[in-house]
Amino acid sequence: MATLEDSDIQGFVLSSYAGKQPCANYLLLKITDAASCRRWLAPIAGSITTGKDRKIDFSLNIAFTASAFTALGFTADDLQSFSVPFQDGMCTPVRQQLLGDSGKSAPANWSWGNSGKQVDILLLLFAKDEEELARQSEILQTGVRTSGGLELIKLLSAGRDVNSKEHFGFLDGIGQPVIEGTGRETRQLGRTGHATVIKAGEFILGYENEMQTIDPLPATPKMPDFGRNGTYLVFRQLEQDVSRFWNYLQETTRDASGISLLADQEKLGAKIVGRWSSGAPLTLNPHADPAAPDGVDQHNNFSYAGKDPDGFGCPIGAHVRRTNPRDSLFDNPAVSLKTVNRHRIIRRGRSYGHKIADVHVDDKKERGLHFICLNSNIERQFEFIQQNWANNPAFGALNNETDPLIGQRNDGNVFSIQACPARARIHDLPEFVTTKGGAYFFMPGINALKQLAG
Ligand code: N7H
Repeated sequence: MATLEDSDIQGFVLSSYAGKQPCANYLLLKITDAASCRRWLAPIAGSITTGKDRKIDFSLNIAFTASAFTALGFTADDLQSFSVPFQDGMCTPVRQQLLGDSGKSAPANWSWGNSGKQVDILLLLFAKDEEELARQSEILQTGVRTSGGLELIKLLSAGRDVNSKEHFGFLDGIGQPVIEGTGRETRQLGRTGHATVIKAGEFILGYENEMQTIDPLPATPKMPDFGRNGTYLVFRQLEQDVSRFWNYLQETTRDASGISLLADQEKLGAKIVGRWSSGAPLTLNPHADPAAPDGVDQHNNFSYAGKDPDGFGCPIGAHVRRTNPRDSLFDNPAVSLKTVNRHRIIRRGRSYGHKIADVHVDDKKERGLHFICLNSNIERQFEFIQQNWANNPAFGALNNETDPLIGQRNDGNVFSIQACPARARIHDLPEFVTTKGGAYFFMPGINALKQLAG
């Protein structure tokens, strides 16, 4: 097993900081002058939080789009050493199609990341409370204003206190892989007897991956090791229509006399997600949300093939089963798990916007998820999940269904809830999630960052 060079890896790769630093700001910047930007970058590079640091008050990380590297002097040949989706960006017609960014979600309607509002640099700032966040943001923004080489395109905020749930009402961030070599595999195994350990090379460049290879490093003639300890960061601003989600659950669960019980709405919501609101997996708790959940680690200790092969607990097309089918993709569970583990991502998203007061009443305010994920190979990991699993109408031998939570809708989209003696099918699923912005970034290692600034 490779030893991780954690002092050269940005801290965000190894930690979400969510426990100690629940408040976050994301600063989206454009480079207006390369030389001034480099001067600004030099001290920033020295203050980036590394995987070895254990900061209490705040953490700072940084990532770049392909256009940033071009602005900073990379040639077209240099850029070819990066992954194709990163070179292309998120808005090309091909990527729009495979990500399902059409209709309201089309890049033309985005508030950032599209051709008019292109972004070069992403600064990720995390703080222990709102005051510290405001203080550190002000320092960063003053630096940007006075740099002479940068413009602030947008400031996105996210805040989620640790006990709260995401906007649809579910506990999130449970189904995460454990990176081999972080030490967490033994800690988690000790606590729960289970850990989904994935090779470091799936998430950090320069290490062996699940294909038993090491991905080629992005490089330039002057910086042959540029990609080492770096990773690709996918950012999608996903707006959630909470009242539409809950009103759909209400309408769909009305009985013959027109009454819809909250318990039935919650159960249908759980079938759509694949977990109860507490995070407990439906596969282990098919009938009701256990009153006292066992804790997040326990919630991840399950697979589908043995306990729930037909989807009677967690439907085949539920969000969590599509985005991580575990051992249920093929007839052979071991082969399935091996294959699925080549398509994993580390999710680092946080909710934005205020909680809705009444889930059934549209208050016309924007809220959602700043979806962020990390992976070494955007095509094989993030894009594969989105295209081949979430947006695939024939996933798991289903017909005309896409992910009921995040999937792109086709005409007359349905969602099947497998049951014995007969499955139920709900019809005309509306879109609950709209893409509002996004970009593919590269998050370099600390040494690479210093070379870039130099
Ligand atoms: Fe999803 N949600 O809050 O309702 N997601 N997700 N996701 N998601 C998961 O297991 C949600 C999105 C994955 O390992 C849970 O941590 C929402 C995208 C993966 O078993 C909940 C949005 C992609 C998993 C949500 C959204 C994914 C997962 C259950 C958009 C990738 C882990 C909690 C607004 C393309 C599956 C948990 C596993 C779980 C929600 C988006 C992927 C509650 C609201 C775009 C891999």
